[in-house]
Amino acid sequence: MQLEKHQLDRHNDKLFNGHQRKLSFVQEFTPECEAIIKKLMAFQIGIPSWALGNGGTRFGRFSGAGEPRNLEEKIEDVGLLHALNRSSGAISLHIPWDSVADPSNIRNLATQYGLRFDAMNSNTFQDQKGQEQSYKFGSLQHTDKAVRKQAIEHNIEVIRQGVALGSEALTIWLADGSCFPGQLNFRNAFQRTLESLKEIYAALPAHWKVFIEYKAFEPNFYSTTVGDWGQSLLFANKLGPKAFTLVDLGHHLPNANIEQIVSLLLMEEKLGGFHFNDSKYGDDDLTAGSIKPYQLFLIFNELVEGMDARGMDHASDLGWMIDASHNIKDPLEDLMQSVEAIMIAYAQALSVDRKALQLAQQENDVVRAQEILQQAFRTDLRPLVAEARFRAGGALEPLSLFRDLELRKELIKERGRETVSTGL
Ligand code: PSV
Ligand code: MN
Repeated sequence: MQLEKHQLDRHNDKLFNGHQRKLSFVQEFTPECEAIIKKLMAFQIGIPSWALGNGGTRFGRFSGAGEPRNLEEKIEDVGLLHALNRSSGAISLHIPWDSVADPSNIRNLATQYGLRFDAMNSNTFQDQKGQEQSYKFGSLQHTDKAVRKQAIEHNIEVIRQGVALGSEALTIWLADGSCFPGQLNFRNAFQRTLESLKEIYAALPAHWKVFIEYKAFEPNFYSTTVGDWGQSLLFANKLGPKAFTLVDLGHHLPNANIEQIVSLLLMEEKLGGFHFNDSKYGDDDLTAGSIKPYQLFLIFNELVEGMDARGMDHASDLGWMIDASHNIKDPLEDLMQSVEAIMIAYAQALSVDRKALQLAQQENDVVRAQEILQQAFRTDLRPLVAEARFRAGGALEPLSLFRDLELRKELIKERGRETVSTGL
């Protein structure tokens, strides 16, 4: 389904005057508005192919309707999102859920929607039908060389498919670890994983990156072989300049200071990418900014500060992706909310008075430092985000337009009620 230009125009015309009034108010008090709008327009967030359908928990799944039935329809969904918000110009694929038989067709389709392919994701956390070796006791860490070989070959196949689509990165998330004390020799598991990763690393094309994603627990509950940013950084450092750490916001133990992690990884030139989501307890995969919006802002504050310190391009030097699972919301609506929350946090971080903050830090003026951060966080910059979207050809209020046009109903008409999208 394609959004028609006249539908967008009618929506924007109706909201234009109100938007202008809110925008002028923000412009009056935010001197660097134009620079912020330009940065927002350039900033794109990759949408995970596995988040376009309703997920579930181990207790059940309440399926949505009109879910994409294949990769073509997933691309169509992301195309729709991007047409609405102009900030979702990339899709991240998970193999084998999204295995591509004809990459050139898929690539053309994505181009038609103005999308590129973000990092490719491999899957050695599930056994696939007909697979020779089982990942029950791990994949790249496995004690049996034949299992490791199968997992390495799978990752190399994912790179091959990614190359055909024009992707430039591979994300490896391993469920490897152990459930019980004594099950695993930690050092040996680490070394075996490193040897396996080295083989995958050697297969990376020259301009490719590999992101090593860490996660504290789940599905293993006693130890995880890439369990935190320290372990991920160890692997990335040992592998070489094309290897980086990927931070998924839901993969930390409670109250971890993620903004500090991000700052140090950037300093070490080892932060590669992000999986945005939010959580209350564990890897809840909730809408970004729905639980801890201040934390999201603080993370962006460190990102902007750290990237600027190194002269990095905000839009292209890191991989920005969402990783979410929608148990009760419409996935497209949820993704729109996540993108909006990310853009707001980014805009607020861009508006921080850096010079004043540095001075306050230098002088140990703790009160002033907090005032500066909270001034940015408590200023409503939504009109700037809307203006960036509008200038880029999107909708002033994507979610309202999605609802006004009853786009989910249209998708159900096309695809049916009983559709199940691949993914978790
Ligand atoms: C694991 O929890 C994870 O965050 C990894 O990124 C996976 O690829 C993704 O979720 C989907 O299972
Ligand atoms: Mn993730």
